[in-house]
Amino acid sequence: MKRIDNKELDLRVEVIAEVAGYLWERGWAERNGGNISINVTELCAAEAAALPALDGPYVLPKALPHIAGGCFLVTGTGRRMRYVASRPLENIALIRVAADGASYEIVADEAVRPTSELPAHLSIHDYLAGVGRPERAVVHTHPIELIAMTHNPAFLDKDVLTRLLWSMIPETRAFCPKGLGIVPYTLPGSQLLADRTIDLLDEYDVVMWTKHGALAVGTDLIEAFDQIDVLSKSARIYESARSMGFVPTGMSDAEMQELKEAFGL
Ligand code: 2HA
Ligand code: ZN
Repeated sequence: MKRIDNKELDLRVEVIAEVAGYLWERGWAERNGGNISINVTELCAAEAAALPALDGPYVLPKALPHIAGGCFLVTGTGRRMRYVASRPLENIALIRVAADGASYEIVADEAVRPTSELPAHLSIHDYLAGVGRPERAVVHTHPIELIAMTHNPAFLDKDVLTRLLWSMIPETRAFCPKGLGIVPYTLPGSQLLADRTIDLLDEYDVVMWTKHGALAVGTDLIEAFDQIDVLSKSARIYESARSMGFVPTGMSDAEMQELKEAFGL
């Protein structure tokens, strides 16, 4: 970044641009759909603390004590993923959370206001930091087939969708062993959506926001993206079979059990 000379931080910006490109290419990022954040506190908290703010402070909907003093790369509100991919520094902000965890300021590179889903992103980072989990990246996106499946009430009961998606191809269970948790439809950008997502983060790899999108966390952003990508592949296999005119058999319970034992899932 221009305001902070830090190679590690630049690498995180590069990976945001890379993943933003994937989201756009997959058709998951219409207009400004989706958002990304990375906790970069360990990389640049001291440098970020020394910078004069470009904008803010903005009060957070709820104080976040575990990320007080932390800093985060976040995609900008209203910003298009295709331009995050091609011109990341103009479409990403580095924000710094105040020492009391109650507000944030924008510190680099430009005064880009963070994503409308900031309550979810920061609350999730706060939760992960509070319980000592290693994940630093959060991605939210709009995967077509997975969202379509949440429009069917039959798929919304606990773990029905997870089992169906696991049964489409062995890799899905292997790479997404905890599956998909489902949040009922909730207002985008709300603290309630953040809280309902956090409630499912221990139990599942990916959280689905009904009739809206998917959210995943990862130790790095590629890992978070891959989890949604793997589930999406299963959803596409299901859709493909249905559009060929049949209901896919799916792997049997015995085949899934064999996989579970073989890979220690
Ligand atoms: O950033 O995807 O959920 C736009 C959205 C809101
Ligand atoms: Zn969204």
